[in-house]
Amino acid sequence: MSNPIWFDPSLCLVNGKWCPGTSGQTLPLINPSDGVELCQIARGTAADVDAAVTAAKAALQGDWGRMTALDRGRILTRLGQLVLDRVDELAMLEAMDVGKPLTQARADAIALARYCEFYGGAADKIMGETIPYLDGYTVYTLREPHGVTGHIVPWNYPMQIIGRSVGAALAMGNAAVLKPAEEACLTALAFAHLAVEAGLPAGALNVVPGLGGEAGAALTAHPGVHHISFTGSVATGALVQQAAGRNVVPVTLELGGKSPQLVFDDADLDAALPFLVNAGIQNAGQTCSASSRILVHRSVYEEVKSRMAQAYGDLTVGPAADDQRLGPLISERQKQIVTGFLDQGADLPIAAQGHIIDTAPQTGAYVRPTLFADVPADHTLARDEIFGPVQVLIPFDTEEEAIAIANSTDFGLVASIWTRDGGRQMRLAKQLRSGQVFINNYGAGGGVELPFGGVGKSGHGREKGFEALYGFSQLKTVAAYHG
Ligand code: TXE
Repeated sequence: MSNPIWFDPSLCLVNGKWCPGTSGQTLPLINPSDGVELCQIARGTAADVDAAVTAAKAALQGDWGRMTALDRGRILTRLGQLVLDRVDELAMLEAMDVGKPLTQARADAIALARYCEFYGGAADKIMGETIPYLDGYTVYTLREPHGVTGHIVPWNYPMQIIGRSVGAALAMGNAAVLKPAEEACLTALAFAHLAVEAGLPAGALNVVPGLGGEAGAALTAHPGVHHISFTGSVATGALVQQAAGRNVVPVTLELGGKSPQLVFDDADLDAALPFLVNAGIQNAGQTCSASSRILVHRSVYEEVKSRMAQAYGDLTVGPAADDQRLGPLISERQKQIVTGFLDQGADLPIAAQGHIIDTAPQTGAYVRPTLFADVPADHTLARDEIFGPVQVLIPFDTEEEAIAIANSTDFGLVASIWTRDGGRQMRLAKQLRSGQVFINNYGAGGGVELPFGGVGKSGHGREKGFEALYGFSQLKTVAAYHG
């Protein structure tokens, strides 16, 4: 196969130009399917971030800042089409870089295109309002961009997270500086190439790859940045918020979760089953909204356990290009984290495990998907985000107990309720402490249109849908006295 990396991956995009990092240093990008180096990427530094912020500021004062919302939307729509035209190439890059099975990587590329289309169409539909006020006044509000926005993106869904965050920021007329994860940069760079091709003016989007503690920390601390959106771990999210706080800059934090599915005795188990399993193992469990806790009414617990166990028995894990149900984890480091959690569950019953295919290279970051049964609600495996293909089954007896267990972690990103009882659906939708609640489904297909974000340690602020456009803008009140 010819090399699918069709651009120089060792460069940064600053002010519309592809350039090496000022330090001249690079970092290896590893293919997690076999542990082999794919290429070198730039090790951006504070100096590169500073140049990117300066370029973004200049773009706001130049063509980009003067562009109408309609024209911004047209560029994003064009970008969406370019993404669609290259879906297979983008999927291959993501598969190599993240270890994502090709089918899932392809779905992510299509989602990226959809974000561009959605925000392209929405760009000229964000409006202020007029406010009835005192006699002699006319009062109205303007929705304006923050200015320079910083975007720190993790490695698990680079395309989707870039789409929802950079797409919304550009639609509102901000100028963006993107710091992709050091483990997965290729689709961020490919996206930036396509953005240039779509006609995005110089400086409207800048990309500086590099280490979190260097380029990432420099971006969050930069006084020229007016808004930061971050997706990643709780610990790093707290650092980002502290850094932003020193400059009194708003942040959107999406920090993952421990999302439950609640299965009641009247649930349609045939409908529920694929969601119960898939929501836990998709992207090898490295999903912020992964459903890692399955709470089941005791009267159907054994049935759910045995049916999930059967499904787990069919799960296969292999290299991304083989397109099994699961690929490897992102890195050997992530494998150590997940294996550590599995060790902490050594005393718990394992209901079932999936299988790593024989041809998977020993040097890849593979783990067997594992379903634990009868897990106490206060066990580490039932409370902490594992970020691997590990689910726990927890029995409950009453609705009140189910709610108490569901709400008992520090997180609150997504929850789902499986029941035919309409009253229970409505009660739980209100009582579950969660940014999204799904009734008789999980994730609703990941809708670009659906506001998304957490409560508690899952973070704050909302991305996706129109809500993201409000987050990437600020409101100005204009009060005119005319007598
Ligand atoms: O995350 P980090 P890591 C969780 C998941 C996983 C754990 C560790 O539980 O096991 O985090 O993953 C950048 N200033 N999630 O270490 O450190 C970094 O370069 C500014 C959940 O990869 O949060 C990368 O671009 N930026 C999550 C991004 O932050 C910094 C997705 C994420 O890295 C920085 C990923 C700093 N000081 C991990 N340090 C989700 N919510 O989906 C690092 N970064």
